[in-house]
Amino acid sequence: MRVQFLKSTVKDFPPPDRPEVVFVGRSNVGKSSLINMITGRNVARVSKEPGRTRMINYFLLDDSVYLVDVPGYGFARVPKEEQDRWRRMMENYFKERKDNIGMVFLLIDSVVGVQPLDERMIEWLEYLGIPYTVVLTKTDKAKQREISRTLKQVRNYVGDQAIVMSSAKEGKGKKEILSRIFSI
Ligand SMILES: Nc1nc2c(ncn2[C@@H]2O[C@H](COP(=O)(O)OP(=O)(O)O)[C@@H](O)[C@H]2O)c(=O)[nH]1
Ligand SMILES: [Mg+2]
Repeated sequence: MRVQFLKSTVKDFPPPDRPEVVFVGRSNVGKSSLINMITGRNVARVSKEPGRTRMINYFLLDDSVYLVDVPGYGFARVPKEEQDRWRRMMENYFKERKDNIGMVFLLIDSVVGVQPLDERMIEWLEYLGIPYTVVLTKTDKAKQREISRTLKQVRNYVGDQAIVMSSAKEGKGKKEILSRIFSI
């Protein structure tokens, strides 16, 4: 599998000549780690400090699909102007790229569970009619009862749609995510 970093941008997106797959979720949920895990390369920047990615990052996978790493939401210490900037950037991104997005992977930390902003993101995606798959992250550090609780919360929204369990640390969920990407 070949993966290359293409560009960091706010609104100057690549031509919609290949479908794109987006990874969204709260800051620190594990978006960049998951991209690195599924591609087997250290292409996306992983940060110990939440709220670090401020741009939309495009990667090209096997010359056939764009992988998109977007800034996370919900980091409490981010000032209001920054939150507004995030909202404007993401609204513009989804509006512009809606028809080119083949799948959104919505990441939920299995330890933290579903938060109000995750619910808003789900409602937003449903409103826009963009297909999404929920991925529970960091299962390696979650207790079984935390995983069960988070699964139950997610089920309220997605019904019987598949929910992917993942751990970037253990390589869990890689096959399932890749097969979803390559079947869009
Ligand atoms: N234990 C564990 N830690 C993880 C996992 N995925 C990410 N992390 C850690 O969570 C923090 C945030 O990860 P990052 O990928 O930068 O999250 P992002 O802000 O959503 O892009 C980092 O300290 C990672 O090492 C995982 O599967 N298991
Ligand atoms: Mg990141």
